[in-house]
Amino acid sequence: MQDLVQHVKRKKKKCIYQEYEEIRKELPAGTFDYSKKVSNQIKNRYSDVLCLDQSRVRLCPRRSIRHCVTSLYRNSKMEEALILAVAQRPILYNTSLKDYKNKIIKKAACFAVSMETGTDVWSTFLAYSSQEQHNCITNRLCSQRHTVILKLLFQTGECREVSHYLYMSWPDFGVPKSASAMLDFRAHVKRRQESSLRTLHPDWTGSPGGPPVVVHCSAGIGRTGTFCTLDICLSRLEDIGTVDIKQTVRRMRTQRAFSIQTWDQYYFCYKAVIEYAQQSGLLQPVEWSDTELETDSE
Ligand code: PTR
Ligand code: PTR
Repeated sequence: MQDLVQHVKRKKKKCIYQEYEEIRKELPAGTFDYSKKVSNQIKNRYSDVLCLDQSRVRLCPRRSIRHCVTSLYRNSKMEEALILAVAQRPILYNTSLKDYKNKIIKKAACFAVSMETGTDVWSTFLAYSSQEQHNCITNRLCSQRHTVILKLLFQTGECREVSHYLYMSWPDFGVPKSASAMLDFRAHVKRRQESSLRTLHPDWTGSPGGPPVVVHCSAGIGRTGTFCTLDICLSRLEDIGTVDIKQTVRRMRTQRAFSIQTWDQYYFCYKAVIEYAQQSGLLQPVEWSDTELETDSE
């Protein structure tokens, strides 16, 4: 933990800004040929946010030409258990929604969805399900200030419960108003993921850590990238006691190009990691305060 304190103490706001600028200038670590195929272009929500060929999710292994809206994030041990599927919000009423439901949602433990109120992909998804008579039962479990938790039960083939965590007050290109609300939100998602491990079917043949969490927003880079960076950093902090935000973002960008879209989002990751370290007693409040970040380095 001392590493984090030292690392962060050396970094003032300006240094963090420069750090992000360096990351932003790096070219994408791969090609986007599949996303650019004429047959796949209709599935791209944004023509300037495409999936890297090397990390895209293959919907149909035998016909791998099919493009998908998601990229996979694997942890350093390459364990599928900790894959975060960094997904773009599917294009509504488009074939990508069907792909999304069939291949992504059914495989996932839960959602951490970061998008603002009003663009409720879920209601559209439900309309689609009932249209197709997929027998998808939903149950709105609870609504909190920032979060809506829904449960889904698929009755086609398997009965599966999916919890959907919707973080509502986070506009695109912005940051959450408070780091602690975001940390609470992540804690909810983690608990759900852990409990889903306990309820997995004994014949589960997937990753030992259980199904991956699908994280998505509109383009799957800004809010999603921020959430995933935080989750990865906090998990490392819990496991080995150190974090390296810069390397985490650089590594994520090799699998989901352009992750973390603004400097504010990058800076927010620092603030939230520090807040988490303080909350969990790893960092004494006296060792760090946000005002320190405000000061430029000499
Ligand atoms: N990019 C914004 C967001 O989703 O957060 C704004 C946006 C809102 C973009 C709605 C597209 C929207 O429409 P639709 O979901 O129908 O594509
Ligand atoms: N063409 C859009 C733009 O850059 O304006 C693509 C885009 C949209 C990029 C939303 C990021 C966005 O934010 P988020 O990844 O948080 O949905």
